[in-house]
Amino acid sequence: MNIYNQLLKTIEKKGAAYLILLDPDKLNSDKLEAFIKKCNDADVDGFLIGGSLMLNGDFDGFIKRVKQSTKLPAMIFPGAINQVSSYADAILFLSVVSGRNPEHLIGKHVLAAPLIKRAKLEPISTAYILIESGTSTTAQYMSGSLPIPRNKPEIAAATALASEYIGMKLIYLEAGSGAQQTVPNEMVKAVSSVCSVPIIVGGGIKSPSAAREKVDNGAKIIVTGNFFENENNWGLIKEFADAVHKKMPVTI
Ligand code: 1GP
Repeated sequence: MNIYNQLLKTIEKKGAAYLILLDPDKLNSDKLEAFIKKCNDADVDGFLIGGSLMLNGDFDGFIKRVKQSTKLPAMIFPGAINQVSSYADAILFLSVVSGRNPEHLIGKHVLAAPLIKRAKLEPISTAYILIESGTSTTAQYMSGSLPIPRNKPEIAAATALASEYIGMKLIYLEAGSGAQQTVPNEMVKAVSSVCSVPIIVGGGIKSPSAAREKVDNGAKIIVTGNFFENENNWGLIKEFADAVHKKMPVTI
């Protein structure tokens, strides 16, 4: 079964899926395997791998280490076209549809497509929708585009619907890594009420209750990254997964 269908199956079975973002530049490299093991044991549903810059260099080596430590899907979440690796299971083929920068709508994709084909990676077309979240985020800066104002859920909904009509298989509502404010619940609700493809929500989610709120408003995939870059938080991975899977009342 391909990775996209595997994700759909997880959503069908558990109500929503929980993915953890691994940024090779930010995660303490010596502790990667230990962190992955914690995720395996906590009922996490998969990993996104990528970063804005890749200062670290060895992208292939990083993904190999992830794959050696887990049976969960490892999907590339590319910050740039040099983040293509045949060691991953799939790649989110992201178009920044909230912006009007042609390079991030189609330009980079033309360059990346042959690399993805050669690497035999499964591309999962994803509408990447940046949402204003307090301050300017790396994703906004790097894509040279304006985010959708957070008090305009109807623009997000129309953008997501247009993306679905174009044929996007996932809609990613992104507040940005380390965002001050998460994507507003009202916006998640507005988007999920018009779209039939899964909605991913990420950026600034720092508590199981925040993750649960997004699911309650229609998110089908939750992503966290930053929060677990601090090892002191690792004890909470299961609480996040349970919150996303709606396994128990959320207290924090
Ligand atoms: C960023 O949505 C992801 O692209 C995750 O954001 O790092 O803030 O959890 P955080």
